[in-house]
Amino acid sequence: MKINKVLSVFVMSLLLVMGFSPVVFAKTTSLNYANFPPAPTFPCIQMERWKTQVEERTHGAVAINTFPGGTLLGAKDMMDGVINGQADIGCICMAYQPGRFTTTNATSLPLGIPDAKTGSLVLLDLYNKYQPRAFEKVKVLTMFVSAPANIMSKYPVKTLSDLKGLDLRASGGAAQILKSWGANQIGMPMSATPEALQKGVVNGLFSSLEVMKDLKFAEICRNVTMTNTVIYPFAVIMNKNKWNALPEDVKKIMDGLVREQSAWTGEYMDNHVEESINWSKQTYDINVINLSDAEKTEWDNKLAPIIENWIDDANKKNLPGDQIVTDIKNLIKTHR
Ligand code: 3IO
Repeated sequence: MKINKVLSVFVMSLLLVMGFSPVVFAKTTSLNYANFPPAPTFPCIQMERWKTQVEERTHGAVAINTFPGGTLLGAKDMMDGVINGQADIGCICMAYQPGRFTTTNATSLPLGIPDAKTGSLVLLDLYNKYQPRAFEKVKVLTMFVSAPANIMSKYPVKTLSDLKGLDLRASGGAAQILKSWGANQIGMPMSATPEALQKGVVNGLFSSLEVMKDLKFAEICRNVTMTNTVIYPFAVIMNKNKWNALPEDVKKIMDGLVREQSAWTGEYMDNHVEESINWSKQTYDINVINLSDAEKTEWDNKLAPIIENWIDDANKKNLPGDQIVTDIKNLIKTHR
């Protein structure tokens, strides 16, 4: 009897030491998550939210180390940096490499995505339908979009002639639109824009308005022209080998977050834009310009060729351009 008890305690201890008890000996997986813009901006806010959710839901079995502000990878190195394993996870803005992400960048055509929540779900559904080859070397953890872009400028822009030759910063689909309106479009990631504005390299930008508060652009850009034309699409991607090495239960938790995170980020963005506009009015008395109906029609008319050009380009790449545009239009109706 006694020898049996001693033996069983011995066997139990051995099992524990060998790691059969996940509660006592759970190994912590640490993952590095790179982001390009400063910590107060929405791509980093959603990163911290995802980190918290993953750490909670895995009961600490996974730890996420976040690197905002380009401290691990910059905007343009993000995709390849994650593929090469310089970071385990990264947040990319697809507009910074428009030729690389043709299918998903179709969401930044002027097709009338009304808000970030709708746009985020449209983008995710489009990605799931087409499974573009651009993402075959990574695992997609979520996708989301910015709120529709408006013009933030040192000078008031009320007409197309006010816009003519004005040095404004934008990328990807938004850049095409600015050019069509006759602005002097200058391409650079959001992360380079504070310095460019400060130095006068640009006189404004074309993006979503929450940066008026988050990056304090309201201090320099006292004028906003409402256009609500185009979103910027984003993806959070993970190194494929790192993903494959994760325990199944962790994969399941992350897969369960893909859509939830997309909707959460879109909703956060839409609410935060409102907050930013109010803050900018109160703090810097900014001038919000709404285009007259006649002016708006003129601006819209300039955009018609953009969609046709994108379809031609997609077809040349053997992508079903017409179908992708039709799908986006239908997905907007589904999600709005
Ligand atoms: C964006 C990118 C980084 C931080 C905040 C942001 N708000 C809107 C965007 C969209 C974008 O990528 C851009 O370059 O305007």
